[in-house]
Amino acid sequence: MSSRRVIERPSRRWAQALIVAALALTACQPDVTPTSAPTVAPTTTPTAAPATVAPTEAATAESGATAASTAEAPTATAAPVNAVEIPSPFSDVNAKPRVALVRELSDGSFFERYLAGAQAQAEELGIELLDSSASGDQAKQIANLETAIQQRVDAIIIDHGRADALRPVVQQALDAGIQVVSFDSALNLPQVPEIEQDDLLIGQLIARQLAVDIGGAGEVIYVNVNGFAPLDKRDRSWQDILWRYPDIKQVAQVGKVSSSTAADTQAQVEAAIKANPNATTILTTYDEFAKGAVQAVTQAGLADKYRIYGVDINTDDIQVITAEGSPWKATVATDSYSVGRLSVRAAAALIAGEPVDRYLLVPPVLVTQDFLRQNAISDIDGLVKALPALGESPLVWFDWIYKLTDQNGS
Ligand code: SR1
Repeated sequence: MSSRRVIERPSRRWAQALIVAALALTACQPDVTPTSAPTVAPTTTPTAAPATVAPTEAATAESGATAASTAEAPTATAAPVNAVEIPSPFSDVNAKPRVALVRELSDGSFFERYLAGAQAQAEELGIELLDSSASGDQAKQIANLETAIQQRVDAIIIDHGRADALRPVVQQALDAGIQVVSFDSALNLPQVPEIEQDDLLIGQLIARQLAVDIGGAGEVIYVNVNGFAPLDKRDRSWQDILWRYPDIKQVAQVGKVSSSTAADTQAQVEAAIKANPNATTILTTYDEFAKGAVQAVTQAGLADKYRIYGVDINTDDIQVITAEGSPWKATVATDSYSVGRLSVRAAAALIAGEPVDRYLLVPPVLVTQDFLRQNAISDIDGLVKALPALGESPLVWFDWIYKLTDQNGS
């Protein structure tokens, strides 16, 4: 995992500058009626995203990198920092709010980096973060959730996990007055905001890239495991691409999520490539799957023959993608560090009684091998610099969150 880093956040000053710019632009437009002026609401914070690139257009056509984000207009004027009141649950340093992070999975760089982001944001907000991981064991995740309820924490972040099994226990937490937010678990409870990386879009972007690269025809080995909310959503988009390009044939589906996902998947991909000698493409829906597929193809001496497509990005992925002769051609990702930070901010906002949208979608970005090589990007920090859309999420910011983050951030 790469070392902890400070992510550029949407600063209050920067957001205020955007508000001024938006007002100036509005003033320049003769047809704009007074009702279309930017809304100013004292209780919400500016939520401007750094990139304004439509999902279907390349951010930098030469680079092959597509930012799938759209900016949200700033909606408020930030109060002067000194006038910002810190909500009572966050105002006593001797009585920190407690947030339980109840994780299904924790192995691999995606989850390590997510945790690092969550811990950093928790520290900045003065939150005690109680982390647990079930290492893929559903009963253990439920037991960890029950423990959090018994501990009477202020909020719980459900990180992955089977919705049907978790829902009744999450309801117990809600009934006990505990705030709940989820990441990558489609709980479908109106009181529980759901954070995700816009997985339908992830699936569409990576599968579409594959389809176009192979000219809409060819045999594909598919690496995906059903039953994980993000993977199920990505699979939906793959099914759409198969429908759209009928000459693309999925000839096998393999993959395993375990404590050694890459190695276990590698063994399965080795068998699949032997059984399907005409296949030349592998679609994977998780970076641990992609790493396993790259190993399988490389060890079989077939790196030149295959194109591999994946999801997620981190320094170790960038090194695999950019290695000489690597078959991994493209990935679609957010930065899980930002997603971890967002998860804690959402929990904090709920504790403070702030309104939080039910669906919090972090827009993913397509990153190609060519783009990484052409820009000599060797780690995640360099990538975030090159593609600011991967930086701090503009979601769930309030004046007091800015204030605490500014005060306590490194
Ligand atoms: C087994 S689920 C793995 C996925 O969870 C997160 O959504 C990451 O993007 C990863 O691909």
